[in-house]
Amino acid sequence: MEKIMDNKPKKQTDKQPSAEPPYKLLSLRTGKPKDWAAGIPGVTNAIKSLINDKALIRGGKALFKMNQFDGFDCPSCGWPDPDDERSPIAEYCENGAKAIAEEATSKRITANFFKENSVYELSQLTDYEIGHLGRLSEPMYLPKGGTHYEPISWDNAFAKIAEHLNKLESPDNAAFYTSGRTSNEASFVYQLFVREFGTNNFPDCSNMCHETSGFTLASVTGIGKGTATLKDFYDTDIIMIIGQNPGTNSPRMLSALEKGKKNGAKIIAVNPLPEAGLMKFRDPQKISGVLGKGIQLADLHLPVRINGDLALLKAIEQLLLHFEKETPGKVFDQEFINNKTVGYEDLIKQIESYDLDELAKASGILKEDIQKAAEMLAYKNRIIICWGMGLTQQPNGVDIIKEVLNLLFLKGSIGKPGAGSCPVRGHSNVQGNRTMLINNHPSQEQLDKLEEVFGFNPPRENGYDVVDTIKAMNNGKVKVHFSMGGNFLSATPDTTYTANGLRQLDLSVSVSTKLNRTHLIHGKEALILPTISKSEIDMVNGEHQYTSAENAMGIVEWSKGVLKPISDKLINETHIVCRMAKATLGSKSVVDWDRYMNSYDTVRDDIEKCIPGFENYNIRVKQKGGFYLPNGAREKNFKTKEFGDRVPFSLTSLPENKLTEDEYLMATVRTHDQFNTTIYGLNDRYRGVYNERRVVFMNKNDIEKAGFKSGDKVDLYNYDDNTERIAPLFIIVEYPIPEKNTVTYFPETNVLVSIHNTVKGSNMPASKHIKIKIKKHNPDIYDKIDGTLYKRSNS
Ligand SMILES: Nc1nc2c(c(=O)[nH]1)N[C@H]1C(S)=C(S)[C@@H](COP(=O)(O)OP(=O)(O)OC[C@H]3O[C@@H](n4cnc5c(=O)[nH]c(N)nc54)[C@H](O)[C@@H]3O)O[C@H]1N2
Ligand SMILES: Nc1nc2c(c(=O)[nH]1)N[C@H]1C(S)=C(S)[C@@H](COP(=O)(O)OP(=O)(O)OC[C@H]3O[C@@H](n4cnc5c(=O)[nH]c(N)nc54)[C@H](O)[C@@H]3O)O[C@H]1N2
Ligand SMILES: [Mo]
Repeated sequence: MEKIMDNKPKKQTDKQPSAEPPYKLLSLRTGKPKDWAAGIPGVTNAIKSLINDKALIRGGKALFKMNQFDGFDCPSCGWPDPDDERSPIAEYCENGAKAIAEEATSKRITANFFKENSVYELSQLTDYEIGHLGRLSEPMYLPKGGTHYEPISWDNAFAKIAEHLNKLESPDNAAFYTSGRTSNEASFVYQLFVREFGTNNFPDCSNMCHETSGFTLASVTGIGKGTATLKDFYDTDIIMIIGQNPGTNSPRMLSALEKGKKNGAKIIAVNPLPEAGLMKFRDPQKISGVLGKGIQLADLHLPVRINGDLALLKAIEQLLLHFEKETPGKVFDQEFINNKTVGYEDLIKQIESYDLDELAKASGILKEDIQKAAEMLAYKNRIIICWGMGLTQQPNGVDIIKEVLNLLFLKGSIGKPGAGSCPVRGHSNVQGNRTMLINNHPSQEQLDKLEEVFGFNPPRENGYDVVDTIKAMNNGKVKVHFSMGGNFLSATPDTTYTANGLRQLDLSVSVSTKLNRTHLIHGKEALILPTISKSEIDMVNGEHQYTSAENAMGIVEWSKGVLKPISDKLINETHIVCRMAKATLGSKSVVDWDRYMNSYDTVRDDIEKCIPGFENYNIRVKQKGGFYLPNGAREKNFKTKEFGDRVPFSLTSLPENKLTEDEYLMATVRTHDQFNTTIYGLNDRYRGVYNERRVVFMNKNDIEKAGFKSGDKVDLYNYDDNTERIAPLFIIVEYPIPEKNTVTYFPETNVLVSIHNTVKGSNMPASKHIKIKIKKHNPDIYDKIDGTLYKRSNS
């Protein structure tokens, strides 16, 4: 592959690779935000992605096998596939097609490419440009003081890892990250190796995603998962969608919503933004959907203020209480409340104590509209509440989700058909990773089981999560960081601080399909280990292996790739773990790693021994549509630590959310053209933003009050914990968003998220609740950033 930069600096060691994409603007075009999702542009854009990414033949072949009973699981989101009928042509969405285009591209990055381009030079590219260089095709090593990655053999790579791990003072000086795509099989062997090695340091993408949901659900209902299934959506009365953007992030959910609506369901959308996918849907896989006007989705949109959800939910509960008093027993499910809950009287007292006007004001929603929501809910009891990052990434996200559960419990809307909780998971196997024990705070029973089955003593103390790993890298406690997928640098908060931590590592290792910025902000030595993707054939001993994953609703299903791997030097993730384990633990290990490498059936047999719900795993996983994992809460069989078979009503308190005159709250979201840190394209079509990512959405009145106009260039600042954080050069876009609220895209604004701005209880970065100031762009700002960039204090 050719060189990508002409003006190669003479002495590259002077230059620090950049932890952020370059601060440069493209040429922004804006249009009216769309009020409907999918349809013809969805299909044509899917095909366009394949062409642009040189993936037409490979990608086209893959698309037809995606999400089929005998195919592979879409690498994009975790929304489940229907278990009755699947479209014979294709069961995918526009963003699933983009995901395939990304990984099925026929472009490759070779050793020669790394020879031609230094790490520093690569860091000067945008994330979009880095992603479009192609697939990683052989293992690469960056020696101490090196400026360029060099090829390395797999054996030598594993020897390097073993050498570093074995010379650590304590196994706790290493951390093992997981992004949510890793299969059940690879996840299980991964955690097994890490625990036999001796640590529970398992930061994972859940720590930035649904940890808040898992934590809250586990403590309130006894299981850290939601209860609603796909079937529940088809026959229900009300679906509330809070802080989640299905049109972009789980487009296949729109088909379920459409089916529900046809059967009479009403939808209430709670979101500061009028997201297209919450408004109307045209099914791209049906002629009627493509040509017709589309189906109305939300019957009521409540443009809540950022972090106004708790006040809104309390207001709804107060109004429902009025109805209940008028018609006792008709609004609240008194039977469920009596038999299955504790704390009802206290909750009612609290609800009564609020002033409705104040709640309405805090939520940013008109009283009339809250009344409408309460009326829609009052005499219905088949209610599903879905939520996403809009709730989990709030500092008081645990309280907000507790209030969601209060509402469901009052209505008895749990553990019956057409009702329940639905945290909409992100990555395709993020839920399976946890079930497979990728968990920095495993239960003692889970560890006992590992000990019983394998005979080694797994470490018993909790390990580091993402935020604690970043702190530990900065204060020298973590020296080796291993990533199973993902893009740790760009996905995590406080980019400068995180980069500072990564640079102090002795060794950073990434198992990856594509190059990303984490490879460029590395430890003193670094390894890139390329692996096969979900769509590729995993051949072991001449036998086509399959893997399995658990979707967002707890169904385990198999997945079998269809494409020839992009290079014959790729190794699958399970083998990478086994070979790393053999190299590191040697004859000390009590696990037969070769057995696992020879057949994934044996991995599944051992999963069955250790984890409840996987009886006859190897047989049941091959059933059409897979199998459900047990979920007590779904049958009203609650098992909570404090209250046994009852669930508690929670008393939560309202947040303060005080802002000064020049402060705004900022939520970071995804565009329609990205998958987390992977930037597929530069548009955010549904929101009417084209060819630019460095934009800040603001309310018209705020723009005027601050003396700006739409299109102005500004710099964004955050001053948490007395540190000045700067994200320079953004363009103001006037948008229908509540006053004092702003929205930007991540990863560009992660630099503004303090490592201390976390969710109470789950320790997740609160990346939808960032206090910012907005100032006119200062062209001299870069000197200031360079000056302060790497001098941040450790804490
Ligand atoms: N195409 C595509 N699909 C994806 C992903 C992707 O990046 N691209 N990522 C995957 C992953 S890992 C995940 S976790 C999911 C994420 O999917 P979502 O949960 O939909 O994630 P976000 O886009 O971060 O934001 C969700 C919504 O929260 C709203 N919001 C912000 N603040 C608040 C608030 O205070 N209250 C309320 N009610 N709403 C608020 C925003 O306006 C936005 O619409 O998607 C998964 N699927
Ligand atoms: N400010 C802000 N920050 C956020 C969020 C937010 O809303 N706002 N969202 C958070 C959320 S919900 C999440 S889940 C995290 C995501 O954090 P991560 O999961 O760490 O990030 P991704 O961007 O999904 O990872 C992309 C990389 O994964 C690798 N990859 C892709 N497929 C495979 C595969 O099959 N195998 C392997 N080994 N590697 C693969 C590729 O190299 C690619 O570059 O980001 C979080 N960060
Ligand atoms: Mo996520």
